[in-house]
Amino acid sequence: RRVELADGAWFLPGAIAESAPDLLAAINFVASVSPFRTLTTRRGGRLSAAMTSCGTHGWHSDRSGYRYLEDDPLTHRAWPDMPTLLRDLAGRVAGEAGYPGFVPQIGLINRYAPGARMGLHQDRDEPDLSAPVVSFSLGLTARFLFGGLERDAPTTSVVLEHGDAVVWGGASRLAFHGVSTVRPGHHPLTGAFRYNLTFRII
Ligand code: MD5
Ligand code: FE
Repeated sequence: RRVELADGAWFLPGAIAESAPDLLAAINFVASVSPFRTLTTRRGGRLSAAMTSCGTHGWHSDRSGYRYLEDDPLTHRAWPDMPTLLRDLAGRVAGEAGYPGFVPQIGLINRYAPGARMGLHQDRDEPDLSAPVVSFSLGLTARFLFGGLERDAPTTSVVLEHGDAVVWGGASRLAFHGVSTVRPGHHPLTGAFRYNLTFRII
């Protein structure tokens, strides 16, 4: 089942639920090489979701701003290779949403503890904006907000649950979006966390 949330944005409820245990094992592998860390913004604030990455580059933020880096500044080594399961599943889900041939280069993993959120922003650090972003949600539920191409456009929201996938392509690729504060809870596979994986091409 797929539902178009906005122009080019496809919601595939439950699309990755069967693979959740294997996805969590892949997350644990990535985090064993490049641990989750809390990043700083240019202005000195802290992002409340903890992050790590796999693939050719990883996303990073500090006093110099946002960017993709070839090496992990925490370990001073390459980011872990993207596990085959992640690459294959992201490609399959993109195909189901009408984006065939998607081979992700980077997997960014966000880990939300209760109280964490993500403010309204655009994903525009990628030079290739023609490729979609594929997103998987695991564990605790979150209210996901998406708006328009301008920050002050009205937002709509969708509840993202364990096992859901969303493919953000076309006109939605540059839409403002964010995640409301994650509420306390317990999930049998992830405990007190929500994980979001996003697959990208830069
Ligand atoms: C999350 N992560 O739930 C979200 C899912 C991030 C981020 O926003 O940047 O790590 S990705 C949602 C997304 C990506 C690209 C476009 C749009 C949404 N959109 O048009 O709404 O942790
Ligand atoms: Fe984003």
